[in-house]
This record gives sequence, C-alpha cells and structure tokens, in this order.
Amino acid sequence: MNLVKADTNKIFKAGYVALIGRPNVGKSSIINSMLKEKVVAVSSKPQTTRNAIRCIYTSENEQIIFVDTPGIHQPQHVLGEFMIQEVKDALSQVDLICFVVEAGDQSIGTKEEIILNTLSSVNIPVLLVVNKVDKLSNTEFYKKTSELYSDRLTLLEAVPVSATKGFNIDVLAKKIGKYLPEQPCIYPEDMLMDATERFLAAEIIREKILEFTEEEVPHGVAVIVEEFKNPEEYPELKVAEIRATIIVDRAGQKGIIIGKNGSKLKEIGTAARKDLVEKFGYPIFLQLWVKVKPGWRKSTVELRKLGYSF
Ligand SMILES: Nc1nc2c(ncn2[C@@H]2O[C@H](COP(=O)(O)OP(=O)(O)OP(=O)(O)O)[C@@H](O)[C@H]2O)c(=O)[nH]1
Ligand SMILES: [Mg+2]
Repeated sequence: MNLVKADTNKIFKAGYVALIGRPNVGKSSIINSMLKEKVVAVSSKPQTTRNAIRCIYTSENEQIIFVDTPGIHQPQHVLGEFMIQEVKDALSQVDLICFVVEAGDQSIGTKEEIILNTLSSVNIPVLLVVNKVDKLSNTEFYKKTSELYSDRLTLLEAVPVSATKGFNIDVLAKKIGKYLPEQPCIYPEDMLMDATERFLAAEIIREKILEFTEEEVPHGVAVIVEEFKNPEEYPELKVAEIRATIIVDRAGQKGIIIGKNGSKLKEIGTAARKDLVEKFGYPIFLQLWVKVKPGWRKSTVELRKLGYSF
C-alpha cells in the first residue's frame, strides 16, 4: 500500500534538450557517455554530426530527449545550410538548451559569437556545459571558461564534465532533469534513439570513413544504405545483408577511399561491420560501393535523395 502511494507521489520529469555548440566540442560524445552506449557518430574531425538526432536517456526520475545537433559554423554549401537549419529547427522544439563549450576556452571566437546571438534571441533557458575538463590541470579552472560565457549570456548554471572520462555526467543528468517539466515518459523507457536502422547503419559507415580518411575527404562523403535485410524480417537469411553506397564529391576521393588494391575500403568495411554487428546483434554481410557525384553538397535535389531534406 505504502509503495503504491510513494510511486503515485513520485515526481517524474521529461522533456527535450538541444545540445548546441561549435563543431568538435564533444556534443555527441556527451550523449554517448550519458546513454552508456555508442549511439551517435563521434570523430576528431569537425562537422561530424549532420542531422538533428534524437537520443533518449531514461532513469528512475527523468527522461531526457537529447537533440544532438551539427556544430554551428559558417555554411560553405547547401549541405552546411541544411545543417544550420537543423540547429534552428531543434531550438524551436526544446525545453532546455545545453550550450557545450570546451574547458580552456580563453576568448569568444566568431563561431561562439554566432551561437551567443542565436541563444540570446530564443526564449529558452540555457545550461552551460563545460566539456573536456580532463584537459585542465585543475578541474576548478573550468570556472574561468564559465565566467567568459556568463558575462555574455544569462545562464541557469555551469556544469563541468568530461565526456570521454565520464566525469560528472551523472550530475549533468540530474541538473538537466531539474529544469524539465513534470510529465511522464514521452518515449518508451528502453528506447535509446529515434532513428531508422538504415540511418544508424549509414552513420556507422560514415563514422569509419571519417576515422580512416583525412583533410577534405570526410566532408565530401555521404553514405546511403540502399538495402537492409535482417534475419528477423527475412527468416531465410542467416545473416543481415546491408548494401550501402558511399557518395563522394570528386573522382580523386573515390581513389582515396578505395585505396591501393581496395585496402582502404576493406579497412573501412571491417571496422564498420564490427560496430554494426555490435549494434544490431546479428552477423552481417556488408557490401560497400563508391560512387562519384560531383558537387552533391551544393545540389538540393541530391541532398534530398541522401536524406538531407529541407
Ligand atoms: N579530451 C577529451 N576529448 C573529448 C571529450 N569529449 C569529446 N572529446 C573528443 O572531441 C572530439 C569531437 O567529439 P564529438 O563528440 O564528435 O564532437 P561534436 O561536438 O559532436 O562535433 P560535431 O558533430 O562535429 O559538431 C572527438 O575526438 C572526441 O573524442 C572530453 O571530455 N575530453
Ligand atoms: Mg556531433
């Protein structure tokens, strides 16, 4: 009897939270760290995230629906414009913004100026998340970074974290929960992400291309999963069959991705298959093709075909 009463009285918080920041500050890494699972692509190259992706963290007390967003930058092509539009759309849907910055930021750069202007024009509370505090000789030095930003923007508070070390990520979850509206779960408790299997597979493959290639190649690449047949839907199959096409901007990039005697593509395929098996839980037959589509990032039609639809 007591138990039932206690449950009824329990306050549960749920809501949407956008992670906003310049490229490479660790927005996607914070989500993976909080969900204790690799759900979104992470890389050392800026502009890894291209779509606003919903990832769901559920605990006893709160459900946080993170909207991971592309890093804010000055767009150079239609793809960049799409990415910035994704950020703007995300901002119109959330209860709270986590403004992610890097510990050790000494001054406010042009990218942060754009972000500060955007954040001050929307009427949504902002929590400052100072990531990568593991890089500081003393964690308390994060206060210098938080002062830099709190001088320019009204902040709820500042939370120092390290996504890669898992430092203070639990504290961040509780602090976010505090600012969310009181309501029941929005998504099922066991759901980690609101995305299709095809999208997840394409992102895993793209992440490996980011990892194994340099300079302009990562930015010139898109991945489209043409076919995804899994043994649950096709019981006659013993393994899942995934056929994906890697789209590149120029013929030279095709050569780099394929590598000498196909060695680079093999490396990308092997690493991607390992993660795909882990993610989907069944053996996988992965077939990768590389196709050149000059200027695809500048073509609204091509972008739409690749799922970057305005
Ligand atoms: N030292 C350190 N590195 C981190 C931390 N969090 C993320 N990184 C690294 O920073 C790089 C960028 O991480 P991402 O999570 O992809 O950054 P992002 O903000 O999502 O980047 P975009 O999607 O490009 O906007 C990766 O190499 C991460 O391993 C951290 O707490 N400490
Ligand atoms: Mg990201």
